[in-house]
Amino acid sequence: MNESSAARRKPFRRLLLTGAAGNLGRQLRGALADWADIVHATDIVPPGAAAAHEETSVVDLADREAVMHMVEGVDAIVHLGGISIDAPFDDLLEANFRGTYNLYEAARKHGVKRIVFASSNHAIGFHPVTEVLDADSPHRPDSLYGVSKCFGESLSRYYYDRFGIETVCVRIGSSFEEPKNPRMLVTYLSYRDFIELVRCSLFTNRVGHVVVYGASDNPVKWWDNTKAGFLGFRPRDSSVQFAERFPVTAPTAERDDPAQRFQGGAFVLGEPLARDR
Ligand code: NAI
Ligand code: 15L
Repeated sequence: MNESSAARRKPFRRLLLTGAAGNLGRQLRGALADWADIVHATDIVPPGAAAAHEETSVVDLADREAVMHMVEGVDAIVHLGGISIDAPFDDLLEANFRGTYNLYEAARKHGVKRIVFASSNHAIGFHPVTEVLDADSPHRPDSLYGVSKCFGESLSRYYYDRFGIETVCVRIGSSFEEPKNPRMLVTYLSYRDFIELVRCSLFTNRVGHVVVYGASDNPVKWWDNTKAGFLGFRPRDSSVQFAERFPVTAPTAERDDPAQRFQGGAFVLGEPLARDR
């Protein structure tokens, strides 16, 4: 390789992005252009036109053979695909449980070294809002969706301990354009901070198996990332600029409403669509 081609080389040759048609997948695709020669952007629905550095595919993560084929030759995976709210068990079983298993099994077969797994705050959503959690706080899922994320975290732990595949489990708070309610003043993760957290998760030299919370530098904090400090994630944004939009600034433990008392908000009542979105 001559000097100019070495200078042009990107850190990864081939990255796989699942959930590429979704809210966060669409945000991330631009950034991935600088990080890999080829980004394979996949989803169960068409992920849109492929950019110059992209390949796209429509694949159901529950389709083991298709996933096995898709993972061949991949250096690292950003796994955002799956059902992203509470749903009937049979739906979660296919997309989140079977889909995540298929991906890890394909990663093992094809020697993928690292996966960034989009976990969720709903893996710990039944902890009260008065607690500050860290990476070692026990799972307390607030929904079957949350249980599916606990499964992904445990599965990835097993694939690290048994096969050495590294995973960063990113327990994402609420990553949207803006907070949509008082709870999201605490759980807000700006798109810019989300992209930075994925960058840290992909580029830190050795990560082993680690849990990191995905929140911006918001005034009220439920999550302590000290144990994942080696990732070097420093959020640059904050929900503070949105605070005056909401009459109450954050949920508190005194309220009768379980959606106020627990970190998972309305997910603890099985109402994510009605109240959180
Ligand atoms: P989203 O729902 O917009 O995107 C998820 C994508 O996965 C969709 O495009 C969907 O078509 C695809 N998908 C669903 N079932 C699939 C299957 N069987 N096979 C292949 N693809 C499938 O969700 P969003 O906001 O982009 O979130 C991305 C990931 O981050 C999800 O795993 C979600 O659980 C997680 N997360 C997101 C949070 C947020 O605030 N945006 C908070 C916590 C976790
Ligand atoms: C999630 O896990 C969901 O994917 C997202 O849609 C939001 O509901 C988010 O959690 C949240 O807790 O705000």
